This record gives sequence, C-alpha cells and structure tokens, in this order.
Amino acid sequence: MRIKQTIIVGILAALLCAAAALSQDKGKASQEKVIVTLSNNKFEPKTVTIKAGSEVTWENKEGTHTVTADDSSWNSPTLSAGQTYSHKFDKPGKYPYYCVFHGGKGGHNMSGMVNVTR
Ligand SMILES: [Cu+2]
Repeated sequence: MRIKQTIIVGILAALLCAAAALSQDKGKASQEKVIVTLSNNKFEPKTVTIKAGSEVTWENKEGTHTVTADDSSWNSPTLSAGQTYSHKFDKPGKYPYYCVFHGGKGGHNMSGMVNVTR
C-alpha cells in the first residue's frame, strides 16, 4: 500500500511540475512578441495588452499606412504592403496610435491602442 501511495504522489508531483512549466512558457511567449496586422483600413487587433519591455511588430498586409503615436513620440515610416515596423515599450501606460492616411488622434477611424502593464 505504501509503495502504491508513494508512486501516486510522485506522479501527481511530476504532473504539477509539467503544468507549471507549460504555463510559464506561455507567459513568456506572449510577452516577447506581439503582432498587429494592418489592412485596408484597420489595425487588427485594435487593442493589445503587453508587459513593459515587450515589443510590438506591425505587419502591413495591404495598402499604404503608418503607425504613428498620438503624441508623436514614435512613428513608422510609410509602410507598403509586406513591410513591418517594430517598437519596444519600456514604460507602463496607454499608447494610442493611428495611421496618418486613414485615421486620426483620439481613436479616430484607422487607429489602435497599446496597453503596457508592469
Ligand atoms: Cu492607413
């Protein structure tokens, strides 16, 4: 009986370790790289939430667009289809942005939001 119990406890402990390792990997993956796609004429997803120190990459699928911060603190060049732009967010906060051709400040038309958490 004792041996059986020991084996069962051992198996349960191993399963718990595996589950913990898996959930850690998931957290890391979502923290490292977030992709937002640009198409005519929207950002998808419109809002992303990331941890401070993470990088967002915008991939332009079609048309001509920009990724421009509402406060102009960061700004992509004009992106043609197939081009990408990346920006790293070190400080927690809300970072609204827009496309200068199809959107405007304050969430107008082609616009998006990056929420950066600790
Ligand atoms: Cu645009």
